[in-house]
Amino acid sequence: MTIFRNIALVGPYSSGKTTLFENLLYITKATTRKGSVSEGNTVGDAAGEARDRQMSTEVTAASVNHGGLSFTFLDCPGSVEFLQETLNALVGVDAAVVVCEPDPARLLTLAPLFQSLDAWQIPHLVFINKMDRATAAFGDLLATLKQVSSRPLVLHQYPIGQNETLQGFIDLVSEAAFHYHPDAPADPIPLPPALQAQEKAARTEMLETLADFDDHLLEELLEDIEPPQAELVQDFKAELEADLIVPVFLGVAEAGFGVRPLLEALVREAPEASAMATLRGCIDQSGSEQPLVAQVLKNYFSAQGGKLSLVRVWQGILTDGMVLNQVRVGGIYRLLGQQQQSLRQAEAGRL
Ligand SMILES: Nc1nc2c(ncn2[C@@H]2O[C@H](COP(=O)(O)OP(=O)(O)OP(=O)(O)O)[C@@H](O)[C@H]2O)c(=O)[nH]1
Ligand SMILES: [Mg+2]
Repeated sequence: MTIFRNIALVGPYSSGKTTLFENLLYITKATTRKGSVSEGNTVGDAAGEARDRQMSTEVTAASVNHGGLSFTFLDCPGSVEFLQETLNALVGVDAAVVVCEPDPARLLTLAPLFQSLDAWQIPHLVFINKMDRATAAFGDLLATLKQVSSRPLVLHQYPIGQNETLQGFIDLVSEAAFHYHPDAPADPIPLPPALQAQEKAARTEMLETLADFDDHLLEELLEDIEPPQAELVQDFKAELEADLIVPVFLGVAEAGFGVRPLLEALVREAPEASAMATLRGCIDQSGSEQPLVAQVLKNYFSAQGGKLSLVRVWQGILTDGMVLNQVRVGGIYRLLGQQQQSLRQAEAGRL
């Protein structure tokens, strides 16, 4: 059985969502060449208006296989002009990655987006992008983010350096340090001695926040027992799914820094499509028959292709030829931007 994870990339205008999306598609081998926004050859932003303005003007969907899972990523526009487009798509995902810039003034503009995510109980994580261009110390950036998030932030990574000195990150679960390489996996390195105190403080805060929602972990901390890493991963997953915490990651999407660790975290810790369907009350457990529950998130219109609807299947199976509300389904596709791959059916969880 296929396991689905549907993830929206959201955040302020120009924070790097399309660049991150492009990197995710490249890393998961859905594309063989990484596109760039400035060169106008990304999978996202294929619409003429988006290319002309070098900004996203509508949602782009791409489905990829990775880590034994089927991911659908939605690259959402950040400009307030297209806010409704983004909000419409958000109701169909299992989690959102809030992509933001390390600039306190711009971080404050996240408040309305966090409010929408909170109101609809959409589990979300934060990816602080453009760490090569931070305008404040990391601690100050986090303090600003905490002001705008109603859910507690839980740092998953700690940066090694910043701006010109950015070298890599420390994974706070494993306490392993890594050195970034452009468009290649990061290498393990010894934990820099100069960062040991900050790392300890950040890890203690991470553990204490996770323990606020897990009594077992709290007991371990009180008894000075080192919790197993698997327990921490399990806590991140359970507490994210329950929309209790906001895990924080960082990187430089343009160089591919931090994109693999983010993806691996989505494999380990992002909510299951089935869990979100249950949370939304879309699963009818009364009988063995599972009637179809599907939701249209967006319609695309093109001169050649006609109307194409972006649909989240919450329950049951959508099959080609089905008649829904007097409209016959004429073709089901898995999307990679404008590329389409035909499917016979779309089962629960697929977007
Ligand atoms: N310095 C730096 N620039 C970046 C990084 N990531 C993206 N950019 C640049 O930031 C600009 C905006 O990137 P996009 O990926 O189009 O941003 P977006 O969030 O998709 O923008 P909208 O969809 O219009 O909201 C482009 O010029 C990118 O090349 C990064 O990590 N560091
Ligand atoms: Mg974009």
